[in-house]
Order: sequence, then structure tokens, then C-alpha cells
Amino acid sequence: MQQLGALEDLPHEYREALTAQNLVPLWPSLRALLPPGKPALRTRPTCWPYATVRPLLLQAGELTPIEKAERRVLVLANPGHGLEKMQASASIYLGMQLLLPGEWAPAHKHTPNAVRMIVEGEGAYTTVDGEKCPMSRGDLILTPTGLWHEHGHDGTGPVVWLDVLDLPLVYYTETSYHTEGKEQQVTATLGERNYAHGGLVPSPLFARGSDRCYPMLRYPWVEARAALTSLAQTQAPTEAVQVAYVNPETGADCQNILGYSALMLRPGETLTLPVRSPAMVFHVIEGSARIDVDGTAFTLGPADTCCAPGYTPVTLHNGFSSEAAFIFIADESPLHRKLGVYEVRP
Ligand code: 1HN
Repeated sequence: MQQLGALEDLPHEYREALTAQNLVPLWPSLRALLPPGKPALRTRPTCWPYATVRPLLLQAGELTPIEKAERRVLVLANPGHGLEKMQASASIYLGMQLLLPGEWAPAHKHTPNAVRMIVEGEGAYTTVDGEKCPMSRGDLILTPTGLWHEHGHDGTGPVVWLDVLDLPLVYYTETSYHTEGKEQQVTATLGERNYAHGGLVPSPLFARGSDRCYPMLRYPWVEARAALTSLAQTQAPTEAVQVAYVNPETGADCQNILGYSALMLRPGETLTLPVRSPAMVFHVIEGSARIDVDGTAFTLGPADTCCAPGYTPVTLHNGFSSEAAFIFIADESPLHRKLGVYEVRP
């Protein structure tokens, strides 16, 4: 490959003349912008064990009242991007949020899309677009772009959830902002009930399609788990047991930018994932797994979270011979497909 000229090769006065006119020579940066064969990856394989996050999050509950935080969150920041960037990967933001009994996180809406994966506790709920969604371990609740949302807690113990947002991308595109709102009236029954039976959607008077862009906001863990365990009974042992969280009206990804799925690792199973362009996040719901990201191995138990950069080999292994592991996965594939940069490497 041709070695290109460096900035230092240019006369000092010439460089100053360029700078004074807001001009920059491309060739000294061309190889860094377009590295050969594979992108330069800032995203580092990183693990956030819940045993280390939880006490610090509970301490935040003592140090900072909810009124002073609005959302009491510890961000899972990837050191490869710099902690101050508060991103897990190029397009994924992760945070662990704590809500204590009686607390209230007031209504707002914003341009980034969010989902919540409930990690611990009972009695909290989030109201999204007038739909009051109860929160239980493993439930996935969508808060798509532009929908009002607020969180409350009628229970007795701490409730913790994992927030996943496309905030780094939305922020980068200079489209990130929020609007404060008033407490919502609960106006809708749970939309999920209309899609509780596979392959059947409401079709009143032969019409088809909901008038809502996001007809299903809550994906209960009992349903996702049941789908995985029944798939495991019919799937060939060589096929991965994985389900995608989709819009039940269209079958498309449930959100525009990040994709969500749940995976069951059978007892003793080892799964080598295809090497793909999107970065991924793994969060263990039940059981445990060893996740090997190009030679960096993490052992994850319930509520532990890790991330892997794109273009990188990832192997998942369930060392238990008797118990299945259930893993929630977030990735950047809807974004990569829309951009036309989605790749699977041989
Ligand atoms: C947000 O609105 C929530 O509503 C949580 O709970 C985390 C992180 C960045 C920006 C907005 C929430 C967030 C957030």
C-alpha cells in the first residue's frame, strides 16, 4: 500500500495558510479515516458485573435524591471511547437506573429511542404513551423516539433496570433533545394483549395494521422465555435458539436503530457467532455464560452485562450441564442495514 505524505512534510507557512482559511489536506489523514480491510475499533470488550454496579447504584440512591437526578443512572461507559463520552459502543448507550419505593421520575420525551430491560425488583412501572407498563425481571419495555414516558414505584424494595439507547448516534447527528411534560393520564390498555397469540393480529372489519407505529411496548419475559424453551424443543441441536423482538404488525425490528433479541444457550452449548459489522451488548437474564470476545473472556452470571465491538469473533459458552442460560442481546444491526454497511464476514 502506498505510503502517503504526512502533515509534517508540508512547509510550516503553507499549513498555517491552510488553517487560516479553514482548509485541511486530506492525504495525511486518509489512511486513518479509511483503514485497510477493517475499521479502527474504539469499542473495547468491556464487562460490568452487577455485583460491582449494584452497591454503587444503591449508594447513589442515598447520595442523590431523585428530584436532584430526574433519572438516577450509572452509565456503563466503554473506556475505549473515553468514559466522558458515556457510550458502550459507537451507537449504543447503556445505563443502570435505580428507582426506590415511592419515587417518581417525571414525564418527558426525547428524540433518542430507549428500551428498558428490567434487572431487579417488583412494583415499579413505566407509563409510555398513556400505557402503564408493569416492570418485572426480564421484561423488555420500549420507549421509542417521541413518546412520553415517566417511571413510578408502588412497591417496597429497590427496582433496577438496564437502559439501552441509541443516544451516541442521535447525539452525533445533532438531533438529540428532550421536552418536559405533565404527568400522563393512563389512556390505553396494554397493547401487548392484542398480540399475545402467535400469528394472530387484530383485523377489525377486514382492516389490517395498527394506527400506532409502536403497537407493542412491553414484551413480558414469561412470553420470551416460553418462546425460547418451546423453540429449543423443535430446533435442531446445531441451530441457535434465539428470538427477535419485533413489531408484531410488520415483523420488522421493534425499533429503528438498535436491534433486540433473546438467546437461550442450552446446557453445555457453545455458540460461535457470525463475525458481523454491528457491535453487540450481552446481558444475562438467567443462568451463566462465558463470553469470549476475540480472546478476552468474561464469565457472566445473572444481571451481568458486557459488550463486544463489531467485526470481532465472539463465542458464547454455557458451562452448566444441567441449566440453560438466557441472554438478552442488543446490537446495531438495524442501523447498519439502513446505512448499507451491514456485513457478515466469512
Ligand atoms: C432517559 O430519558 C431515561 O427516561 C433513562 O428513564 C436514561 C439516558 C440518556 C438520556 C435520556 C429515562 C437516559 C435518558
